[in-house]
Amino acid sequence: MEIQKLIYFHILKKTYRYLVNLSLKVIGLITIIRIMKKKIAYVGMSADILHKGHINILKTASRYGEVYVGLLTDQAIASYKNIPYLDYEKRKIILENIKYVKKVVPQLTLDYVENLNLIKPDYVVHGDDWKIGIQKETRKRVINTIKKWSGKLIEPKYTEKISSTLIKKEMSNLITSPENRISRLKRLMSSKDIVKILESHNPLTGLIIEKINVKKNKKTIEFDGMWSSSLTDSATRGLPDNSSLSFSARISSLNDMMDVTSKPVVFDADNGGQIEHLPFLIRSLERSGASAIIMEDKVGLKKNSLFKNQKDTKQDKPELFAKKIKKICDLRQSKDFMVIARIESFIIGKGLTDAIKRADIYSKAGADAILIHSKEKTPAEIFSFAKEFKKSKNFIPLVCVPSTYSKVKEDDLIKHGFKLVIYANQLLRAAYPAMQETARTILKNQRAFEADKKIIPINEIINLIKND
Ligand code: SPV
Ligand code: MG
Repeated sequence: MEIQKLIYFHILKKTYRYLVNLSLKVIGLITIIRIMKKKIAYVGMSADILHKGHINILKTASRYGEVYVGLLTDQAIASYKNIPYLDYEKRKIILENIKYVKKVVPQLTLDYVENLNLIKPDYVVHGDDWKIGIQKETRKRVINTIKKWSGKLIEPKYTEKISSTLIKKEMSNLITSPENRISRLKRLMSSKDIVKILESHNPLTGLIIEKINVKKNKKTIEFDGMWSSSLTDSATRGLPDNSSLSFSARISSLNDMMDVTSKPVVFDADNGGQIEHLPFLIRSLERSGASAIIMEDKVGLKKNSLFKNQKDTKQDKPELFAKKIKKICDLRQSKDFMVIARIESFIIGKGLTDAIKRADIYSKAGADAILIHSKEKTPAEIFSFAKEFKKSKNFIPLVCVPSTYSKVKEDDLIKHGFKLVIYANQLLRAAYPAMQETARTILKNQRAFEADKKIIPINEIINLIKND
């Protein structure tokens, strides 16, 4: 009996040792596999202006695994704020050369889920500032997604008092170079659903467009640039919109506006003048940093397109106008300087067929976009044009000026394929009656007191432009 017990004990001991050895080997094997399969730490960022906050996040992430940066594309950034200063490729090159970064992949939306499902990172690293504000929802979706493979969210403390937005604010006095400003419009048009520009007739209105923004659905909305309008430039100087204000005078005041702003400017060049004079105009515009020229296909004495009576207005022969377009394409120094051909067929009652025929010719001549103009009360005719032109193999982006059909919403324009909307005269139209009313009030009351209530206080006007 004793011997039997001893044998059992011996067998048990052997089995126990065998199992311990085996499990040690299995654990060892798992550890080796784990070590061999490097962990991945995912960081989503825009990385436009890199600062120590970014480096802190990347450094922290590198402690958890190989750092994959999901770099937000220009389109992704444009979905919730202004497009970045540097385009995607430039930002990618910078990040790829940071020692903490293993790989840079494009993140096509503000939302991480698509990339996370693809990469299945072990960690996502983000500053803890996204617990509140526009990114709150994005954060929730990250947590729910990585939960599926037991991924963890690491949230280092946000580096206070530093962010690209803050740096950009500080830099707003350091106006961008003409080259950067020229290419910005093209970048905006390829990044946003629709680019919105507003008429500016002097540096002060330029500053309003530069700075004004509203918050809607947690997004910051602002104008993308300025329209240098022949109508409001002329009216500001007490002149009719018939080209009596010379290009040199208009470019001189354009430069004043350029001196204090950074957003792209689209220049209204009437019909561009004589083809022989175009080299001088284009040179001046590019030197100023204008992003685009809009040229209308009219000849003879210029008359504003919104006048009812257009009986003396003549359209250029499409082949001759195409020559002007081609000439600008050959002349421009920057490939990003855009030539936008403006079709006046609807203005002079020529109809859809003529407009489409011209759009094809202008597009083939090298135009970057077509402005289809209308003075109707509804957008029906420009929408009919868009529908037809979309079928053409020469289709290029569309531009509109909703002055008479101002009820149209941007969403509707987007649906019909419009990429640029020009609010062509609203700031001057706002300022003029306000100034008239103030002048009348002073006359009526024989003092300025009554006008005070409706105008900006002295303290605000003297501090409007900072002297630092
Ligand atoms: C302008 O603003 O000068 C324009 C647009 O060219 S329109 O007044 O509609 O002709
Ligand atoms: Mg004009």
